Amino acid sequence: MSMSNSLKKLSSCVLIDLDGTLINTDGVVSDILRKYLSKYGKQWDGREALKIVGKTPLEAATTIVEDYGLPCGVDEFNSEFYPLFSAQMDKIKSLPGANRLIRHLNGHGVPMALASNSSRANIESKISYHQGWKDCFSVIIGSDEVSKGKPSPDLFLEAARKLNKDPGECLVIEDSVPGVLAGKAAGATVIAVPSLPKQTHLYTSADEVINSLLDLKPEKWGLPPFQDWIENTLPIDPWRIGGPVIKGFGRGSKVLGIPTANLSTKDYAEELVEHPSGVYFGWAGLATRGVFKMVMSIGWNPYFNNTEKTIEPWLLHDFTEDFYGEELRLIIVGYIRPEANFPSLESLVAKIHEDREVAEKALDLPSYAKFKDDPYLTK
Ligand code: ADP
Ligand code: RBF
Ligand code: MG
Repeated sequence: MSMSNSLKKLSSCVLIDLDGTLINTDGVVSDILRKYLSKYGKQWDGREALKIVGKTPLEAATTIVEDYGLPCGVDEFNSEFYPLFSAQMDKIKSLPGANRLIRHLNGHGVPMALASNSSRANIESKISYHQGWKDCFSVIIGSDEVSKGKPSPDLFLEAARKLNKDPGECLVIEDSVPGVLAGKAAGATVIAVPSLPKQTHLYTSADEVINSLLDLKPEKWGLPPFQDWIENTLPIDPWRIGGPVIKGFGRGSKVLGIPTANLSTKDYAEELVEHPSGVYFGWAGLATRGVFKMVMSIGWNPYFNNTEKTIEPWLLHDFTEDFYGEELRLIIVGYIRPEANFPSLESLVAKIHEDREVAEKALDLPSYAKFKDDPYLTK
C-alpha cells in the first residue's frame, strides 16, 4: 500500500476534505435522519452511513429515498432535510486533531485548500462555527463549482490549479473512498483517515491509511513535523470518565497477564465515538484505594477483532484483590499510539509493556503530573 521511499513524492501543499475528515458531520446527519425516518415509520440503520460517506448531497439523498422506499421524491426529501440540517450545523464538532493540524500547517505557511463534495455555501456555513479556520485556507471549493464531484478528480485538480501547484505536489487528506479515488485520479499523494471503523480494507489505493488525524506524520510527506509530542506522548485535552468496574472478556489477566478494569461503554457512547481508538494514559482513582498511574486502550482490540469498542484501563499498581463494582475515575491526559494488530500474543504483550513504560515516565512530567490531584479522581 505505501510506496517505497525512492518513489515517494514530497508534498508542498495540502488539499483536505471537510465532512468526516475535519468535522464530524455524520453525527448530526444521523441524529436528524433517525428522527426524520421515524416519521415515515422507518428506522435509521447506521449501516447506511457507509453508503453515503463521501457522496455528493444529491447522491446521498437519492440513496436514502431509494433504500428506505420513502413516499417522496429526492427534491421533496432535500427540501425537508436541509432546513433541519442547517438548524443543527452549529452542533457539528471538529474531529480530534483537526484544529491542531490546520493551525500547524497554517503556522508553517503550508498552502491549504478545502475541497468538499458539499456545496460552496454549505462549506462556508459549516466552517464559520470553527474559529479561525476560514482564514487558514487559501482556496475553498465545493462540488457545485466543478462539473463532477468526487470520485471525479475535478475538485482536487481545480484546487491544485488555484493554489498554483502541480497535483503531484499535493497531499490529499480524505476520510471517504470516493475522496481517496478522486485524489489518486488527480495524481496526488493520498492519506486516508477512514471515518467508519474497521473499513481499512476498502482504502487500498491510498498511499497510507491512518487511524485518526492524531497519527499523521507530516514529515513523511515532506511537510514540517508536529512539535507537540513530549517523550513519545501527545498531550490531549484532559478527558474525565468514571463508573463502576464491570466484567470484561475475562482474558486481560488470564491470556495476557495484564488486568484491565473495564468501564461500561453504554454510559460513554458519545465520548467513545468522539475519541479515536488507540492507546492513552492518565490517572485512575478508586475512592478507598487511592490514585494510580494508568495506561489504557480504547477500541476494538484488533488482535482479538472485537465487535464492540471497549475501554480497558490497566492501573499501574499491584493490587492484592479484584475491585469489580467499585467506582473507578479516570483522567485521560495523553495519547501514545493507534491500536495495532500483532503477529503473536507475545509481541502484543511486549508492546503493552512498552506502553506502560512510556506512560509511567510521562506521568512524572509536571504537565501530566498535575492532574494527579484533580478532585474528580476520588470525589
Ligand atoms: P475482565 O475481563 O473481567 O476485565 P481482567 O482479567 O481484565 O478481567 O481483570 C480485570 C480485573 O482485575 C479488574 O476489574 C480489577 O477488579 C482487577 N485488577 C487487579 N489489578 C488490576 C490492575 N492493576 N489494573 C486493572 N485491574 C486490576
Ligand atoms: N489490543 C490490541 O489488539 N492491540 C493493541 O494495540 C492493544 N494495545 C493495548 C495497550 C494497552 C496499554 C492495554 C492496556 C491494552 C491493549 N490492548 C490492545 C487490549 C488488550 O487486547 C485487551 O486489554 C485484552 O484483550 C483484554 O480484553
Ligand atoms: Mg479487563
